[in-house]
Amino acid sequence: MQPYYVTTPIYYVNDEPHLGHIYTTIAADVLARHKRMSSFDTFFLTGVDEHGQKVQQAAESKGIEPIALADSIVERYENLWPQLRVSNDDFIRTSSERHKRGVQAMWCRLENAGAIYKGFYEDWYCVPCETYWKETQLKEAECWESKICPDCERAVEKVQEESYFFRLSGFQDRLIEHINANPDFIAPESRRNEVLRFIESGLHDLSVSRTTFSWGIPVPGDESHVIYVWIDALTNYISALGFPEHEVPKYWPADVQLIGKDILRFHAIYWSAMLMAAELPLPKRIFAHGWWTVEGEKMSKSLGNALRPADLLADYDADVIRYFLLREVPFGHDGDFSFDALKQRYNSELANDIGNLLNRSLSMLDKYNGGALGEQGEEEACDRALIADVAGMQRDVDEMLGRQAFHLALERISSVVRHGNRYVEDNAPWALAKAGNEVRLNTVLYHLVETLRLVGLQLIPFMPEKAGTMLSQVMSTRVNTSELMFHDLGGWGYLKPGHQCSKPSPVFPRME
Ligand code: ME8
Repeated sequence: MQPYYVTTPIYYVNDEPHLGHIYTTIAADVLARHKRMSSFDTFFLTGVDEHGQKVQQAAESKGIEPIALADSIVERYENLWPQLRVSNDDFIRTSSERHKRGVQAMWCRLENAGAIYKGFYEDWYCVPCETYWKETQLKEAECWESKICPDCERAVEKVQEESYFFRLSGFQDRLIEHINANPDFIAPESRRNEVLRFIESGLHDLSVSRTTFSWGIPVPGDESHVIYVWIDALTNYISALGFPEHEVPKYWPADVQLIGKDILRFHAIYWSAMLMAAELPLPKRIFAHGWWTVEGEKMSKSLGNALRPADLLADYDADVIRYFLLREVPFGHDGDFSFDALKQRYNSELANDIGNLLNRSLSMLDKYNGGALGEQGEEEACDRALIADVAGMQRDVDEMLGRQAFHLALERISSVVRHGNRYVEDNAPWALAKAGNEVRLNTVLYHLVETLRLVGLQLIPFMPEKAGTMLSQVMSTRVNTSELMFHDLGGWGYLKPGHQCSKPSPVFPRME
């Protein structure tokens, strides 16, 4: 089986999970489920980023040890993912022994390659972003007077200490070459151009160790230094796969690494240069998605408006949240979360379109034929058009998810559902029943049921439970969506005359 590896960022444990964290992870889950169903040997990794000054400070402010803070947040994440039907294959903690081994091995690789040297760092640092800034960069970004971080606009602090450096500047040309030679490497395109411009403006060597705090992984052979948290964190993508025991781990290079646009520079530049120095292949693709606001406002601790997944889950089914997040905003664009928009999309696309097609089709089948598919007659042009549309959907969804266009894939599925509803109106099964045209009635109902079955199958990666319930009604047997492959239920024509469907029960009742 062909391998497929998808990752999310590993999330800081200084705070609880919120809407932004679940967004990336749900997106990765849809890709993982779709690939598993397409018979790929899939590995889906998520986890947490436990080290660094930011986490140490958060723990200090609570008067607890960093590991105690980490443990409590890890528990939240580990409870949350199953509730959101996230099917990660592994969960990496950066405090784990396997990860520490991986990071120290990565350090030694960089050192042996001559990419690390000792020096003295005398510039600025943003703790919330765990980012170094040079005076010149602060000046260019007009942040020098206020001494704020150009990315997050919070205060930067002066750092003066002995430090190891990574020769990032030496990778400038190779990075540009790689990005130019691999047009799919960084997506979306606007972000790719942004990265290229940043590299072209000149890369500086990167400070990669700290001596003024201790919550991190010690530098091998010089324990007074801890490894810079980004070098530590980025290595998770291979430490989880067994690096260094596995020299080039199975599943590496990743097929796609999903991240938010906030951390693109770290991935596209630092991570790529680290891998180049360590002579490991680069990921095939890094996708930086956009930023969510909530009801028009930036989520922030000070505003106290971060949307907590537990609150969302108290009112909405996980599948509805999954659907909304991926349907509402083109992946890569910024978006706004509002409860009105969620309800509107739910009612129009899930309750009205899909729910209606399912209910009316199975109700008519039940009413006119006791729920059983009958012998069909000759196919007409409108039947062939529906079959072709369904086949087109299967191909298109695969292609669209291949480029992480979740919203287009869902729109493509919706377009078949709308086609199905039009087909009902055009063929008016109730009139066929009244006229006693049994053969045509059977044909129409058969086409509706097969459409629903194949739509349900395509919806599984997005809404595993709801799509499973849809399919269970069509198949009249419980469908286990986590083990189902696309080919198990075949293409058009899998259901045979005599197949019995269940009576419909609403999968998407209207929301008031
Ligand atoms: O950056 N909208 O962790 P983090 C969309 N530990 N996505 C959002 C978001 C928002 N408003 N807020 C957060 C870190 N995210 C590092 C990563 S990886 C080797 C280390 C998502 O807890 C998005 O995926 O700050 C973003 O990149 C990530 O959470 C940042 O999570």
